[in-house]
Amino acid sequence: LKTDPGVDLESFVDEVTSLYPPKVAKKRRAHMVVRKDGDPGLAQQIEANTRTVPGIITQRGCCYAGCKGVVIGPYGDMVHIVHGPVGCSFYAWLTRRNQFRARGEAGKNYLSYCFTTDMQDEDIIFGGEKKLAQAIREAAAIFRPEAISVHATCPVGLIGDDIQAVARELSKETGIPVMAFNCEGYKGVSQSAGHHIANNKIFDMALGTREREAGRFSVNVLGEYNIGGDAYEIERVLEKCGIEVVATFSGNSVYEDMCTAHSANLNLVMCHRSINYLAEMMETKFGIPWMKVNFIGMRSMSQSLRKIARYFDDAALTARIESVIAEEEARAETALAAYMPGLEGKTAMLFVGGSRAHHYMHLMRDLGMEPLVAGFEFAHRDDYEGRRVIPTIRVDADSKNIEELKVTADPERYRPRLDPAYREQLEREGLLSSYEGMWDDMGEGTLVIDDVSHVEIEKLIHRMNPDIICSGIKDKYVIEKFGVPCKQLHNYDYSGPYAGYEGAVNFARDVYAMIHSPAWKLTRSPFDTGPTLTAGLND
Ligand code: CFM
Ligand code: HCA
Repeated sequence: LKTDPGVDLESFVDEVTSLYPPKVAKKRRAHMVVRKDGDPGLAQQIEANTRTVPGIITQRGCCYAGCKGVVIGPYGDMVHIVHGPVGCSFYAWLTRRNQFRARGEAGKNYLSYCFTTDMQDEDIIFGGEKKLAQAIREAAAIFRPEAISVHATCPVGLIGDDIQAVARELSKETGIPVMAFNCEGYKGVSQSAGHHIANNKIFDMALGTREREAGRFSVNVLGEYNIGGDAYEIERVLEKCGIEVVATFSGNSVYEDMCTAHSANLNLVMCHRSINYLAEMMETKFGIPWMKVNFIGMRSMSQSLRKIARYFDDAALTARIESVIAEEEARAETALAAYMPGLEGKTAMLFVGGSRAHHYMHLMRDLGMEPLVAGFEFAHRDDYEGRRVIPTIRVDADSKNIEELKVTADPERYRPRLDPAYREQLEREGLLSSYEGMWDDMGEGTLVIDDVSHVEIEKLIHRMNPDIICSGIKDKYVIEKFGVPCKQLHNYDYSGPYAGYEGAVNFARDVYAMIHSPAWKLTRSPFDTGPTLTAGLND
């Protein structure tokens, strides 16, 4: 680390946690780790994926957000029905920036619609199954989508509507597959439980149900949701290299992709947090190995392409990949030259989701920027410490809410994708079934904070004065009122793509403009002159 954060981090952590009552302070302390150099990630542990203490302002979402909003919602030719009161659907309507281009002559695209059963008092009292059945019937008749998904929100779980039975019945009646997700918001501790529920149903109901011919160098991109068009840039580069993308889960995807993805020869895992379940299950059943990649950042993109080349082990493919890397890097470097001098040495903090806080560090380092503090909202320990050190990743705190699928190899369809000895060698090299986690990229003098709260961010700003904070909508304007620019890494502040080579240039341009805007010097925080609101407890 070139920049001294100017703060003794251990005492800083004590100071932050001392703001809380003693029991809460003890809990929060376990979510903060001052990284020590030379620790290969074996000794230091972080508490993650536990319930947020009520009263603390968190950035997290709910199980329904993780299932409907994140993993299933992006399928464009499906109708996604939210079974619950209207607000659950309305407030999640087009809030995530998963982009989609309709395919084929039919060109089905229902993403801009907002479908809900709009449950009322009488449905809560007498049950909402009939209303749900009618909603599915109407959606099938009016739109003829490729498939229909049903997402239960909190009250549905409380009153016990059997949405699975309704889905089975209506699948038969309409001839359209209906996938029902018991992703009631209260399940688990964050959106993470919803990812798991979505993965299980895709695997159980759709994957492997249709066939497709895929070439030798065929891949799926798992955990890439096409936010701000990222998947378009990734597909551009992969196709240029001669790599066939069978399916992306779930950016720019259609239902058919979900059904035929088992025909690819390799799974590339972008967001490990949201999709590791599917990667594991696909390997067990269909024998498709998975590899962690990061397409955010120029050098990460090149490194990931080289990993793919190593896997396929083909001289012509490798040569082609190398020439694409040389051409794309040269072009991006030329474009970046204008921004680099204004970005070098700038300090950053990243508090995002379950993978971006890690992925974007690589892009920042390409630009000479320095991440001082980072953390996820809802990731699990393996996303921080690495999978190698935590073999028991499936024992999630949230798994008690999730039906574990029994997955067995499918001898009918299984064909070894790789010679077993070569597979083992690649695993030993850390190329397959392995994820390093954020740890390895946070060296001495950095601080890792899981599920950061507003008050903790406020302290960080006052003590470390970063040049930029990367976060989401829940704290963007709190941060900016302190005079610090906040780059949203969920929706890119409506810009993008930020993935790959062209994305790196877009990101540098946007961040440069933010950091060098004169506006921040003129900002006076209303909180700096005293509390804007006071509250007290009556005896
Ligand atoms: Fe994976 Fe995501 Fe993320 Fe995520 Fe999300 Fe997202 Fe995110 Mo927002 S799947 S964990 S649940 S990369 S919606 S596209 S930006 S929090 S870091
Ligand atoms: C979600 C979706 C979200 C929210 C973004 C944010 C997204 O968690 O339900 O908090 O700014 O990326 O749209 O993560």
